[in-house]
Amino acid sequence: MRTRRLSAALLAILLAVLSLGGPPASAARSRSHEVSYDRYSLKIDGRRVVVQAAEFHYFRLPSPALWRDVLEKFKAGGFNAVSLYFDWAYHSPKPGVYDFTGVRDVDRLLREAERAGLYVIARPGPYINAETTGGGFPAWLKTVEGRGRSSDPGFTAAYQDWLGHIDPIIARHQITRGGSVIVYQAENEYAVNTDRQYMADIQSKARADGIDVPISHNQCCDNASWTTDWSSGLGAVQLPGVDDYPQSFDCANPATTWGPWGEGVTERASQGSPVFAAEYQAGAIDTLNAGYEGCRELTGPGYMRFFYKNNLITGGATMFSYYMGYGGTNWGWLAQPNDAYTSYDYGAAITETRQLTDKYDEFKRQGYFLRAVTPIAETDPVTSPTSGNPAVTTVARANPGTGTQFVLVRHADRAAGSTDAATLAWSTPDGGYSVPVQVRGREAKVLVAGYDLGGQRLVYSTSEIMTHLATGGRDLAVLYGSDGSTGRTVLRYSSAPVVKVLDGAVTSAYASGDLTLDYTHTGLARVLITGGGRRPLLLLLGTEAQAATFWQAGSVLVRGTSLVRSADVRGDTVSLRADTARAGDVEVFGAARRLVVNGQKVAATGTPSGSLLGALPGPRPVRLPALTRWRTTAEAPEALPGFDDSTWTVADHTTTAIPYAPKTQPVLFAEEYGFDYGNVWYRGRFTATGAETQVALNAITGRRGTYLAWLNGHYLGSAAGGTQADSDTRNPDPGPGNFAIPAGLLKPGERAVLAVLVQNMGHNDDWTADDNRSKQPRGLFGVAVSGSSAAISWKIQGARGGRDLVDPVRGPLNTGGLYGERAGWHLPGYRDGSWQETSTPSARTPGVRWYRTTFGLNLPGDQDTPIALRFGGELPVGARVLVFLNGWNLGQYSGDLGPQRDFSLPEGVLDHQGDNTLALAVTTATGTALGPVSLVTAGNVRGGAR
Ligand code: IPT
Repeated sequence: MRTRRLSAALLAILLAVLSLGGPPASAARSRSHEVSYDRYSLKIDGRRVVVQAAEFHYFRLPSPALWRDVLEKFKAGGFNAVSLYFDWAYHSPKPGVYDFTGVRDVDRLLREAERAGLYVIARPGPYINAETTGGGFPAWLKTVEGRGRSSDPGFTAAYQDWLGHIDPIIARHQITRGGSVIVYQAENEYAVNTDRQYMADIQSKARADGIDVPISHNQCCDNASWTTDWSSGLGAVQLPGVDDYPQSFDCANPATTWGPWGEGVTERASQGSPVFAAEYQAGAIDTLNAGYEGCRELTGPGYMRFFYKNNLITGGATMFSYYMGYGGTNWGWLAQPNDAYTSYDYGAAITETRQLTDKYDEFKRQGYFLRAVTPIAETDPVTSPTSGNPAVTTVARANPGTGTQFVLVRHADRAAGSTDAATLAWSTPDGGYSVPVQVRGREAKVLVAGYDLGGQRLVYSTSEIMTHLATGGRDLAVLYGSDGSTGRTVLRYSSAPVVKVLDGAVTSAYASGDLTLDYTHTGLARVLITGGGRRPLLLLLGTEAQAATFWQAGSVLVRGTSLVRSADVRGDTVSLRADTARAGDVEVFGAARRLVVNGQKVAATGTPSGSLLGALPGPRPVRLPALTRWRTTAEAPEALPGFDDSTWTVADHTTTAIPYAPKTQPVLFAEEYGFDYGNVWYRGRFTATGAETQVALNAITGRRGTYLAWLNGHYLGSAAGGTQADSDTRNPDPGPGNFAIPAGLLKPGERAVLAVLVQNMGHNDDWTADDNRSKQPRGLFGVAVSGSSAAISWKIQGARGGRDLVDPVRGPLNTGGLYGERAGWHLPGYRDGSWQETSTPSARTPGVRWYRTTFGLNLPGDQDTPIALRFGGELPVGARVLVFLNGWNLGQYSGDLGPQRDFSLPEGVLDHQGDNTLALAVTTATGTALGPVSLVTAGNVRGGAR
């Protein structure tokens, strides 16, 4: 008895694996599994898996409770894996100091991935790029000798310490130990350098730290040469992959851009590992400040259909990782200054505020197909059907075991916009057929022939298969085509079956074993086929849009809700966790007769389709408070000559390990004194002669940064900071600013105090793997006072405590060295009662001014209602507003940093059922009006990841 029950449990796990196509739920955690691979695909316990992964950056969503939402949305969208970068800088404020708690709890992250039923591709760098500050390198690394991304001893010691901390966490979540990590990536796009020893060292370290899953690498950006680089020789990895961003990043011209970087991942000749699209474009960086909707369009469903299906059929890829699945937020000082502003929405399938888009629908159609039609995991190129029309081309692959064919049908000219018809002479496993097809514009279809679809035999279909499943003693299949296109599906029977068209217009004919169904894709047609020597089949034939309304969770197919997170079948009851954006029908196809949604019983009746139909309520509307009561005060006392800087750090170094020569002495680089992120103040004292005429400054801020200068409390002005240093480090004049000294300001023999506030927009990446960009310092680079030869004695102050964090919960990237930040003005507990009252934030004088307000929320606990902060005004160039919610720096608003006006306030940081404190730190060189500041909803559904 006991053994029987046990094996039933094991069977249930096995079924879960088979139907979900991901790792089993965490209940089965004790079971360890084996990962292997061959030239066709990855295998888990010997079973082939097509890896369909989406990239997620936990460090861009500082609310661990929401990780579950994103991961469940990945899973529901047809992904069976998540790709995770781990950001060294995010965890390490100081050499030897690492934090993996709170928003940095990657153990929790890996548990959540496993719980959601997602495999994990773990990518701990040490270098990650990702438009994150330093490309993942902590700023303190600039002061470590030895070239980054090389086997130099100094760098090696530093990164091995990082791996020594992160690897063991990843290791204990490997599938080989009952977790869900299946692949470990060494480094990131390490193709621009040739230090093979470094690649080898990373892997030895990973192995020593307990990593036993296959190690991969993502070769950068050229689909022609990727075969050779990391597949053999010292440093070679087991699973070489290639990155490709075929649409590039011109989000300002999405309508006219079509594949400037080529056609995607192409198959390699005889390689012992699967073809792996290790980072395939699924969005874009908004380098041109066009706005992320442009990026979403650039990489929209049309692009996805064409390029992704090409990778599958032309390239033969069976491992995909899409960058990004969800982009998130560059909160705090997380952004890398050259390519990113606060929002890292990326134009991804799921928006920054976690909303699903039409890109998500396309991922779902493709992902469900990859999961359901398992012969796709093992295919070889085969002769493709000839097309009667040269404008229409075909490419084909077949599974050598089952013979199942996959035929890509597309325009021969990938840019063609016309609609063309062709007749394919298709030699299918079940005989030769003349098959009429049509291609509209940039459409690309994967048609299937010779397939055992559950208990049915699909001869071929000109509709695409979204999914099929066996439930309640019958097969269900969802097929689709573009709206208005014709479709034909041929099924084989031993005798004439009974065809009942339940919905829509479908004609059928039976002859010599073939049942031929003809129809036009419009709305959703339903055809019930019984008899003919097979179990019943319910065919659901829809448009692309109709197909996207279906959700599959385990053995249950659902339509009508905005999302289905999970389905649990017990006896005759199916329990869904689902989101609804509006009131409407819910239809459940499965073996159940009773329906429960989000814990509530739902009255449901049976339909002629054999489904259950019920009605669900939508969310209640929510009201948000107006932000009209603010308190304000000016700061920047540091600018005044009498300010007490006795606790500040003396800046008197004459040499530095940072490989940049300052223009003047002493070295004033911020990192040299342990101030790595955010604004930094300098105060320099000298004895005046009265003959001084000008202060000439140089500061490096990173792109779009500025700095402001005062002399004896008199505002001198501001200038744009330096950005990209020349690669030879001889950049002669980074961020020059010449400021005239008004006559009479300085008195002979008296002390003068020069105060400079320098922004730090984040640290450059090391994309070129040569230190030239990445070790470029921040802060003052040179100071000269004309008419004076007096020595200047300097003090520097950045974030309070520097690398010894005073606020380890919010971490190293949250605050810099503004007076208010050092004094805790951003924190909820600060008493601002003595500040002046105002109704609208507006800063009228140069310098720094703060605003604070509080607001209460009481949003429904059974709804998911993302909130954003919206700025209505126009800021002048250079003005910056740091947005602090409950002490967390959730972004920078400015007129020139990016087009962003709405700032995501993620629930968790935002208390949806309590009091919240908002603080704005405004730095301006000219005076500015922020305009109306308001709270807006960025979505509203009943449900949520609870
Ligand atoms: C690729 C990087 O690997 C990734 O980290 C990210 O920076 C991405 O680019 C752009 O968002 S590099 C590729 C564009 C050459």
